[in-house]
Amino acid sequence: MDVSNMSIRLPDWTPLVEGHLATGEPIVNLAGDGEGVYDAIFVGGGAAGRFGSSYLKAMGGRPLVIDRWPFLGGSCPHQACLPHHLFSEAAALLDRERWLAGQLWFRPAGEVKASILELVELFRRGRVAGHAFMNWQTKTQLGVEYLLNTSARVLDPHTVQAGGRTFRTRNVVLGLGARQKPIDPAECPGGDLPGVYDFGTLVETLDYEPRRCVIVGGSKVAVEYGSFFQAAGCPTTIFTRNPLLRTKTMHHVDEDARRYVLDGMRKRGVEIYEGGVPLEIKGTDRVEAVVATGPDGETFHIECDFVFNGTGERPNSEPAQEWLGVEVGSAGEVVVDRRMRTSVPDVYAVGDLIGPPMEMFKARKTGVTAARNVMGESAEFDFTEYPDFLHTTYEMSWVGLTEEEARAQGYDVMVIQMPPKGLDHDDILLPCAEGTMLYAFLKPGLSGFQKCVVDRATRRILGFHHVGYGAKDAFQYLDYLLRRPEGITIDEMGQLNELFLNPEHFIQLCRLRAGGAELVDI
Ligand code: COM
Repeated sequence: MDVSNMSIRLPDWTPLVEGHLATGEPIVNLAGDGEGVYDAIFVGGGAAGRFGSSYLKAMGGRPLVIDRWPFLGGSCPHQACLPHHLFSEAAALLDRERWLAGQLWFRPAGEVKASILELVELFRRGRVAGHAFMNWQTKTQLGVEYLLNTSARVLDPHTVQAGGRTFRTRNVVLGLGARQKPIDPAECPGGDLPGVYDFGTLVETLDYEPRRCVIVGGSKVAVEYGSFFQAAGCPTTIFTRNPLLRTKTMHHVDEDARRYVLDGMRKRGVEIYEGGVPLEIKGTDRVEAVVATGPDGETFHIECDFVFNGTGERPNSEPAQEWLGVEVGSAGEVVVDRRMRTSVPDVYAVGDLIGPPMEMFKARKTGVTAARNVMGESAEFDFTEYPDFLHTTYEMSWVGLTEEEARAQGYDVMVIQMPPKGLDHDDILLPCAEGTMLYAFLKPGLSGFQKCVVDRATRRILGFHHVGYGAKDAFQYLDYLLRRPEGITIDEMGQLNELFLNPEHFIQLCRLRAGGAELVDI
């Protein structure tokens, strides 16, 4: 369908995208029929391609975005971030209902039930409205040309074919994304049985109500989806070779915060075997059991009707190598410099394709960085340090150094922590804040955890860590304050204006200590 000269209202995009998901017909939105030379063709219209092309257009350039799906935004609104946020919000609400069952207005224990399938179907029905918005915005508000629902083929850095046409460009920006790693059949046969899902196939094909889940792997996704399945009432077991929340991409997770989260998951019924090795997934028409060894060599045979692959993702770098011979690293990532330039002149790579962290902020900003360089700036983006978060039934957010890292680096560390070290959490209703007020009064031990790591010598804050609700947003700004060349001191933090009990309590806790010349833990 050629929409180039059509003015499509936002609500009309929803059925249009839906129809194209079924037909495979390209959606064409070109100026001048795609003639002339583009400044950049973005191959992949996910977060990186969408933001990169929009930024380039805003700078006065001419971008074209091509994507194999009939919408812009990529896996994020279709299979990844959006469903995980929806499911995590459901998990937090369910969790509260279970813990507080029978108290106040909460329903009695046993009446709290949720259907994973129903939530998946809710997402499946609703997601196209988000896709529609991105197509509408990109065409109508941002004026970016695109070709959707069709695969591209890059002939050379200045020539791209797609939808039966050939386009000319000064540069190519590759944003081919990543895919779930399969469960290695040599290590654990049965990973291809019906009933084995990952975050993508879950939202695409789940068609029954899971009753018992085993998760293979210990990625962020394993923790997030495991917490959701358990909260929905589907007992879940995780087998992970490596400790949870300790993978390379989970940089800067404080050990106390980690322990609070893992203890919390166990308290909620999730069985976690760190050092556990899945040996086989058994079943005929659908999975029936997982056989695994535990950390002490014991053998488990867990009957289940649902297996979730949480082993992590791998960049889709094969086409990039085949088309252009770009350099690829050992984990399959396309190698780029800080300007997102690959080893091939005029070819950039962005987003998940260049490896971890496979996070939305990095995708969007690498796209923008490529765009700025294409347009003649010397823009660099270093994403070795960044704020991060994940969902358990809580939100866990962190930025900067952990207490252990700060000590190992030789800092004279002062710690601000809630609940304070050495106190029994059940004896103290703090931290009571955003989303944990009811817990604070009814189940204090569930009210969250936070820590701020300070360098005594300079009074500068080195790291923030939080488990609870509502603080994730603050971490975007804490990251900025922390990483300015001058950083932020405990004194400056204590001068900020807090809105009641700010969820992470850092402002008021810093203020309680800031008056002292000698900084003492609190
Ligand atoms: C987010 C997708 S769901 S994008 O980054 O806005 O394109």
